[in-house]
Amino acid sequence: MNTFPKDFIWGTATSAYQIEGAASKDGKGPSIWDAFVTIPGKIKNAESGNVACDHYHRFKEDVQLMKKMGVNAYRFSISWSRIMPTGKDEINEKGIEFYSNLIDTLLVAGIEPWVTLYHWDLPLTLQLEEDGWLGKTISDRFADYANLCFERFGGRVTKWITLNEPWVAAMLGHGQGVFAPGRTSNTEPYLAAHHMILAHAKAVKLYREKYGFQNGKIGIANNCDWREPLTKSKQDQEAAVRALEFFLGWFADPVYKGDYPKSMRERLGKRLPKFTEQEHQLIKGSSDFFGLNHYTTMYASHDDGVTSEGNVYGNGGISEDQDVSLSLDPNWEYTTMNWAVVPWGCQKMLEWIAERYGNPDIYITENGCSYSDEVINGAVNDYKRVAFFKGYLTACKKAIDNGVKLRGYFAWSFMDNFEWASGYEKRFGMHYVNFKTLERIPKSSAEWYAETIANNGVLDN
Ligand code: PNW
Repeated sequence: MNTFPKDFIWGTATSAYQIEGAASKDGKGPSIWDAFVTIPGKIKNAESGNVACDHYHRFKEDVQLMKKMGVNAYRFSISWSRIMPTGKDEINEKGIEFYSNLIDTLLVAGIEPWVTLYHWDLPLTLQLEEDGWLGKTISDRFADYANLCFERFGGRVTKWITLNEPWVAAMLGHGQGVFAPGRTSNTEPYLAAHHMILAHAKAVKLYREKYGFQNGKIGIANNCDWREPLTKSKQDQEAAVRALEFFLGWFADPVYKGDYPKSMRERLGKRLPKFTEQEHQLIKGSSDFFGLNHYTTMYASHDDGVTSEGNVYGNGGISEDQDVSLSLDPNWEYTTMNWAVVPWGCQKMLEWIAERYGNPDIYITENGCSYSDEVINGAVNDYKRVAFFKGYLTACKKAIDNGVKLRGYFAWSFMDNFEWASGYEKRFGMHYVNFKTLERIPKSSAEWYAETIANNGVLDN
């Protein structure tokens, strides 16, 4: 058996727009996702998160299911426009009440809330009036919103994540236009990202100065997939590092080192905004832990002729900026997202982070897989998902044995949900959701996870 450190945090995760529903209930204002889903062709089967899992009305039942799994922690996100309908000024007390009740219910169940402040659902008003993440005002708006959350939920909540996957919001939202706000550009991703990093840092400064007495921890959750050099050639090895720098270093270097990677500065020139001296100081050290969302692995090789055409989803950046070509091994296993199942990539990813960023405390804030699960005689036997989690957790354990300070792991996801542009077709959950009746059915992975948590480790058989 692979036994984990005794204070290891076993968790599960979701996000507001993907599960809550109640999109315009009790005074919630619209977000960019509420608008984006109405654009023809953007979402598989023209679906939306209007109802989603109806978690807004069923959260008590959901917390009971979490309790059955025995998780120590639950990571969820707050919908900014549910508590501030236009993203600024006015507060919606009904929205505050919802999160307050959720937090209390979790605490009674012995589950620690880990709260993400931003999981992509920007208040629509801020997009229309102030250009969203491209505008100058957004980082202060975000800090004001964060302040409201710290004020109302702080103390009961002591684990905070400012932004979820700024890479996705920048690249898929402002580069390729496949996620809200649906912009396509080869400059805007770098500007949006710049403002996200500043927003993160301002919220962290405020939290530390004003709410330090709450003794909490605050960080950011970045996503990165592993990039393995395709060959042993020096060119391919450098290409793989460059790919990781454009993916994770873009966000983690400023937070841990104070500035963007040199490779980005060299290749992007004026397209990459600059931080002022004061901003360097503000950003450097602005995370108490390293949050990592990790899903898959690709090979990287040097290629100065690549374009991003035909390479839209999950390509790791604007390819032509990196001179990197990505490829896959057809012998790997694939999930229904076509993401390869490569546990050793997870171990290498963790070890690369430990090495580059001074061995920080790391939490895997998301890891999981989508498969086309089916209910047979009332049960869902998702043995492929069980194998996925076994493989990845075993890889995590190897990284820990090699000195990586991995402190916890959040399985994505607690239940099937609205998988963004893929709609409801892609199922990532440990609980099956029947989207017609909204019934939840624990899959075999939920039972396996409960057993793993109870044993504090992955059983061999
Ligand atoms: C993450 N990519 O999204 C999100 O944090 C979750 O909300 C989402 O449900 C989950 O992973 C599964 O997709 C990603 O293209 C979306 O590389 C796209 C990519 C990565 C993560």
